[in-house]
Amino acid sequence: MISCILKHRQNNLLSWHRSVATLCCALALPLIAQAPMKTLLVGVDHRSAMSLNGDWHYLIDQPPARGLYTLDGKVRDNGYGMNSHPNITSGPHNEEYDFKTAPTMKIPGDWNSQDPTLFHYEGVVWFQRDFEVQPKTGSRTFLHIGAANYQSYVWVNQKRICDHEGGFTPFDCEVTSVLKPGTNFVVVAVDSTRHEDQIPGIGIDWYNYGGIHRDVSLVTLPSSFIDDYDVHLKHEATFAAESSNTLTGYVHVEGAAPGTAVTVKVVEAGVTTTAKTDANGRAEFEVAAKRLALWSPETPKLYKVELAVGQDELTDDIGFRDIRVKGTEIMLNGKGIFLKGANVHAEAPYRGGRVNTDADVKAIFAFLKDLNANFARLCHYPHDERMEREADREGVMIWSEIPIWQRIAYDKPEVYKKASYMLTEMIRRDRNKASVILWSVSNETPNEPTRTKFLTDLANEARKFDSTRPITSALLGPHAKNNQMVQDDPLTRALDVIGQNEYVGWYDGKPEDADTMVWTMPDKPILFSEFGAEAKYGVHGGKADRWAEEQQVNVYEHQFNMISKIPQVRGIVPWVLMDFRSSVRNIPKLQDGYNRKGLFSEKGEKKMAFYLLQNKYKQHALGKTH
Ligand code: GCB
Repeated sequence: MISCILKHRQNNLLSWHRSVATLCCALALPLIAQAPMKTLLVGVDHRSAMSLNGDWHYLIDQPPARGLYTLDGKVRDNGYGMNSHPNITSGPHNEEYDFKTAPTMKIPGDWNSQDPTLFHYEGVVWFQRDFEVQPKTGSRTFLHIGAANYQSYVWVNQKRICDHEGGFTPFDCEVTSVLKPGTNFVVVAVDSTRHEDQIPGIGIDWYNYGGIHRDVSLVTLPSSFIDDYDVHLKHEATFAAESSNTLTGYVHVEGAAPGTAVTVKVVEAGVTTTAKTDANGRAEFEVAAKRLALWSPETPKLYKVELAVGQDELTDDIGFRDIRVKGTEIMLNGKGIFLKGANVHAEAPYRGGRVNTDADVKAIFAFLKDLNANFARLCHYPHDERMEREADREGVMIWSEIPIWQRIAYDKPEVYKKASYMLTEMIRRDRNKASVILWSVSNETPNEPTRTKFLTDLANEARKFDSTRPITSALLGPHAKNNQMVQDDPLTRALDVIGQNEYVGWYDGKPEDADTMVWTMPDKPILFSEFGAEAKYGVHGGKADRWAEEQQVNVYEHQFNMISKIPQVRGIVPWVLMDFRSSVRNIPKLQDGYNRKGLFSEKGEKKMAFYLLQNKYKQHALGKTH
């Protein structure tokens, strides 16, 4: 059962998290076991739910975070999670915290961009809010958290209800048995401390924004309900547009007796079918539709898909299309495509902080559209679901990635388990999005056998879980030997599409070295998934002047020269759409805490390289299908 692969850690498994030793330095942490999560609600943004967004009280639990962790590294069950109040005026003094009088911040929101004293803070912050509810008998209620970075511990009405690890994927905690009529409260402790056995590991080139940075809601469902579904165009051995009208997939119903009837309707496509749940609550279906208008960037058609079982129903907007690799081609609906892309971090344009509003998403898509891009690599972790929704509507193809970035502890089985559930959480949330055409298992990982086995296994898992999409990864290397670049990383064997990152002209050699570089690449579709140079908006100079916009343009021009000679190239993805915050970019006056390889500044100002690319994309001047 799919939900079994997801994680819900039991209280007694938490002792791993911190020992006194790990407070001072990042050491390997003890092995943890992953118990299955009960549920993870798919399509929750298409359900009616009670939003818990808004003002939450917060308290900082400065390292060593004695509010959350005991001396021996266990999570305190009866600490701040109890939301007790100190006897201020009478009675023996009891508590050293009080949420009632604590300041508030906006949830969703990272703490770094909301409280200046927390700008550089990585550690534990506690959040609390009250909410009113009238529980309905015969229903089940879940607290849904879109994402919280990195480790979350959740209490409702003094009961520890769930924990979650991973900063960029959603989770649901069942609260049915702890809710009471009237005022209830929720307390969440979020720990953004980096450790070696996490994903990502300790080193990252982005900002480690902490907190509950995506939507929070309370979702009440009938006792038996749809928690997961997959509705897609049947992925046949070969694609033929004229006969491509079969929809297939499954609906998973939590709490369903075997043989429960599930209805799948797509009225516009003439589809109404009923499937029966099996012993695991899974109802598989396959049904002929009328001739479908297939989703593509030119026609991003979405159909209303209505799912119903017993008392539960859910309507999603889903596009149908075929994506596959054929030789060195990437084929969308049977036609070779060239991806005109940009890398996108989840950094909110203009206001800064993590992307989590409709306005943030609109701003990013306005940049992409202005650029004439048809593709975005959402790096280096799953983004807010709004991004994929907008991509579905706007016809922008998406690369979605889990946060395996460079070095993680590839040798640890428990880290593999984490990678596997993050992958599952990502695929489960977004498998119904037509815009998502590639799952990426990693970025720039060291070419060594332990990592190759780890990522090959992961790629195979992804393929097994979703056999309809190609799998990719962004590779780094090779290094040039007499202008020869031979990409022979054994991980390429496990991939359907190869992402190639390289920084000739910035980290490596001179821009013009690219002109004579000869690449030997596997016979698979290649995306140049990162290349570029830093430039500070408004700094001008000669072609060779670092930080000048002219120099960034020069690097791009030589890159285009090189890339256009490689026959397998099916897309280019410059690094990066917009300047983004990174704690490792500390050159004053130039970087000031930002990675400056953006085509836009963080304020939305266009650098010269933007116009170069905009024009090339408009004229389809950078690559072709064969
Ligand atoms: C890379 C990484 C990316 C960095 C970028 C850079 O290779 O994949 O995360 O931000 O280079 O700017 O150095």
